[in-house]
Amino acid sequence: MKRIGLVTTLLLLAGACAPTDDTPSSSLDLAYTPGVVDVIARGLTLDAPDEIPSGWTTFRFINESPMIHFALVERLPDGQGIGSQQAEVAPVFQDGLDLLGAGETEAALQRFGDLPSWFGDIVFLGGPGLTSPGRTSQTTVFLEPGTYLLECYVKTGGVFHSFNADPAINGMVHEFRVTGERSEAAEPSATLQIEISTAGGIEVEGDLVPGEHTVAVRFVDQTVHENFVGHDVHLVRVSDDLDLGELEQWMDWSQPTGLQTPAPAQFLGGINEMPAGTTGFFSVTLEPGNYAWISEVPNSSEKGMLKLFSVPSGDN
Ligand SMILES: [Cu+2]
Repeated sequence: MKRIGLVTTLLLLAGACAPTDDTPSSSLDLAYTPGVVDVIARGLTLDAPDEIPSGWTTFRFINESPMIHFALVERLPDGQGIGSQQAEVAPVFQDGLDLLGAGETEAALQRFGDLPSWFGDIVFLGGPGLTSPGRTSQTTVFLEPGTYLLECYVKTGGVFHSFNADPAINGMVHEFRVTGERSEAAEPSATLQIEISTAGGIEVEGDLVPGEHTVAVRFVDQTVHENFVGHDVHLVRVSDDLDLGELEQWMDWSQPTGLQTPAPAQFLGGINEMPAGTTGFFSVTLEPGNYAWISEVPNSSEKGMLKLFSVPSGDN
């Protein structure tokens, strides 16, 4: 996947401008709702519960930091946790990224070969997509009991958020346990349907009208793209001056400025990669204007994984 870290100075900097714990977290309804889990990005940390029930789980991702982030959900194989992820996975990705940046592609590939064998047993289960600073996004997935991570591997200054050069400090990764107790939450009902597949790209069905939507995303298949990640779906607001070529490049972490803060556009959330045959959901409020669905893969337009659309004003 992707993993990253932060130089100590950067971390200190982020800590210095992070809101304090008693900063009001906006006007959210804090009453408990079954299956709803708040994940708060502050500075370069993901603040979330350590233990949650299994079943349909809605991650409400509140980005209080001045940087764009996401929260990929990963189910770990037995015996693994944040400690082994930080020791055996995050540094490999950071070294590989550094080598790619130095033009040493072969050495980078060799370094990626140091990933532990259990890395291939991680199951990626969606989680909130790219969410711009100050925004809240919401993503719903079904979770079985187990040990999980939330991870953000956006980059700042050439360092993955999920990597920290100081072994005493974790990167932007949070471990949590999903228990055998089931939440009472039901599967969401969708107003828009997306299918994503290697051959068909992103295909959307439903009325793109203003208002609140729940988007069902069915992963018809899954594959490993050139940058080692699977396909996913993010929603971007498209302004008149947005360079779509730049946006497409930005979505590829293996590019020097790919997935690096700041983003070239406003991201409204989405859903990270999931296994073939599974469905996850995310919620969006569409206002009249121009948007794009885009996947975090190289050459998304060629693959049908960059789809532009417009939401008309509600009066016509
Ligand atoms: Cu991040």
